[in-house]
Amino acid sequence: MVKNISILGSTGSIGTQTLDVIREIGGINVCAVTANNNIELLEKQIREFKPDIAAVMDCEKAEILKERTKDCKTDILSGMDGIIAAAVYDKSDTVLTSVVGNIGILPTFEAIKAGKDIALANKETLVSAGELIMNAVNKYGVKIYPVDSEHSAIFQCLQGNSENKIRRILLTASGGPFRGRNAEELKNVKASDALKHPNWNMGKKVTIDSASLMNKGLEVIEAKWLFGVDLDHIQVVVQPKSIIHSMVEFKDGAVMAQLGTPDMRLPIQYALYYPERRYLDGERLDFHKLKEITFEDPDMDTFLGLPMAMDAARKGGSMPTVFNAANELAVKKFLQEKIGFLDIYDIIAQSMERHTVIRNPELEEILAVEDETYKWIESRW
Ligand code: MN3
Repeated sequence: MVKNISILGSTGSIGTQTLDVIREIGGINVCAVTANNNIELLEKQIREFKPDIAAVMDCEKAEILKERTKDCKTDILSGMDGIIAAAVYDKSDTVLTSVVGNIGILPTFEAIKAGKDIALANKETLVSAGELIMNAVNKYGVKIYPVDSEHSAIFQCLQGNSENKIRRILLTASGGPFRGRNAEELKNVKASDALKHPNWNMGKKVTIDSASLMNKGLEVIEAKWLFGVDLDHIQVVVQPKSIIHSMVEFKDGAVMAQLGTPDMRLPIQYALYYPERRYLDGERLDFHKLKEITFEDPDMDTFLGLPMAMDAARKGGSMPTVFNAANELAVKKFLQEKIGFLDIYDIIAQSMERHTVIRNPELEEILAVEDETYKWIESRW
């Protein structure tokens, strides 16, 4: 049976790799694609995959694209309404959410309400609105297939085992490009230094998040919601070569791990074709060359992303929303070289400090808290 899919963020790192996987394996019809503003690439994708809908967040760019694709049957839509139309499109049964940041919340929420299964590559949605999203997932009876490599690994380890047999989730981390450095050495690092990730080839935001260990913090919260495990039962383990993608310790003491070369196409393939495993071309693990896999504890005194995420998650309610929104804007400012690397932590800590938690926030409250957090940060940095 051919699956129909909408890809939100088809021109980004995960989006393009998803199209690579579909091109290689086949059996999936891409019926909607969306982009922020990269219409050059989106046009190529329209001509190759012939989706029914293509939406561009930037309205002016959407107009240009419409002109350029006059000869195609694809409907060109624009703005958040266009992205949501792609997310709830009748024909699709699965929505891959590979947009970056909390812009993913609204379309993901609408897709769930429309009964679509979600291939989740947008972790910020679960961090910012985890309770709301998981309640909707249960209410509308849809499934979430994790695309994030760690969560895909956990999901793979859980096959044949129910979540109530989990004792601990062992979430692995590479430690990022600044592993081993102290705060003094991090003061003057630039975005270009952070963008040299040792193992994974990723988008800019997740690469900076990986350098600050904010990414691992976001992933702890993502794991908590996806697998229903409380924070005391999630341990972060640094495994610098990213060979083990994560592990699950069960109640009887058995530990299951998923290993592989660091290649995002594998978790993408698993989420798209689950429960099947399709042939994927690519490098395989060679244990003759590998020899050893080493482990370390994360440096939580230097890289505050992790302890701050734990703190935000424990406070709960709207606090993770503030944590996520503050990080998002701080990363943007760091990429623009308006602030230093350690200011990212400062901005998040101060934003959380001044926030009064709202319990069980509704969607409108979450969006308002984000907005308010942005405005406060903009007025100070
Ligand atoms: Mn990850």
